Amino acid sequence: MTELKNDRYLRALLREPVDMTPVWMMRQAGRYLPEYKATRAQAGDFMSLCRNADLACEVTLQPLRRYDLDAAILFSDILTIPDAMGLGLSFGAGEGPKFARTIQTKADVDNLPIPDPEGELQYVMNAVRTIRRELKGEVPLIGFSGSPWTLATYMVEGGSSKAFTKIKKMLYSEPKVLNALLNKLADSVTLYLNAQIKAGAQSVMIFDTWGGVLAHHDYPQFSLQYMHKIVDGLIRENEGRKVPVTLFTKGGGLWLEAIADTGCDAVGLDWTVDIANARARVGHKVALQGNMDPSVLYAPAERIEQEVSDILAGFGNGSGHVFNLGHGIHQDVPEESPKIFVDAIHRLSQHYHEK
Ligand code: 1CP
Repeated sequence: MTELKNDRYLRALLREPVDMTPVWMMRQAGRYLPEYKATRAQAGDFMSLCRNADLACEVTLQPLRRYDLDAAILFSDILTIPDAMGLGLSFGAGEGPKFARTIQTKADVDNLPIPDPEGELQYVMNAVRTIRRELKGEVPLIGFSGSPWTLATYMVEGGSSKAFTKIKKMLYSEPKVLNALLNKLADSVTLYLNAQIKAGAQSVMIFDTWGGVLAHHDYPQFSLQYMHKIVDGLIRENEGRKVPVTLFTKGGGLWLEAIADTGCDAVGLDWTVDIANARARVGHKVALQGNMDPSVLYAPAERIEQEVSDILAGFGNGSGHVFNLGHGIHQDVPEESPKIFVDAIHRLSQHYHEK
């Protein structure tokens, strides 16, 4: 395997010294880039793009050609697992995800298979292998999955949701059915992420996009417990290097201590959290990733640079911070804004890392 030319993202996740703060952007490949739209049109629909290793590799690399990013993220989706379980995923034009079949009963859960990562999901592993080869050691590759809770919301609701009434009804009326589903998903995610690591992912991240909709006493039982189980089952070292694990719960600021206690290496923060406060609470245990409001990328250059500067100052001196947006980049941000953002992080962070 080629030696990594830029490992500051991996080093920062392990709180090892770096020369400047690394940065990548959630959803960095996507519709805000005209070249993404062109490749997607070539593929047909979104899932065809995910299933084509060469095109998935191409869109993974597109943002790296424009911006000085310190990591690449696999181009895929969190909904590949429920799709491989047989729920029939589709994306209508301009719409969110939809499942042909949903999970309602204990029998539905019992009938769900645990997908073989080198079987039904082999197209994801092929994309990982292709991207890793084409990256040529420039920057590390991040693999990812959805959290069991977040995947379950789509499987029970049948798609995106605002109020999460179906899954909450299941949580309060049939908690055992939901726990059985979450256990099956935790096993599936563990196998899936370990296969991504074996295929070449150098760090992995779990997106718990909807953990923040849970009541404070339900989050540990219905989301965190299952992410903890996954962390316990992951391969933590490969190719002679540690494979850092990042957990991101959107709206998870209440539970940072509990998230850090799972044994993960890093905790992702959304923009509602003050990073100085987060570091004081959990910075002795984990690295932090985040956390600029993605909407700041609509602002003029000076305002973007001010926000970057404030977040860097909030984290303070030393390693243990991976800069990112607090959630995915919006589709209509000006093309030049990400460059202003990324370059400001590299330029303004250097004096926080002097020996
Ligand atoms: O081209 C298109 O129209 C499809 C849009 C799109 C893209 C670009 C979807 C559909 N998924 C993706 C790629 C994707 N999804 C990536 C890789 C790209 C990158 O980061 O550079 C990743 C990491 C995801 C993860 C994902 N998918 C999450 C977790 C992260 C988050 O944003 O919170 C979630 C919740 C999804 C579900 C999903 N897939 C696609 C959409 C539009 C959605 C969100 C639907 C909803 O709001 O419920």
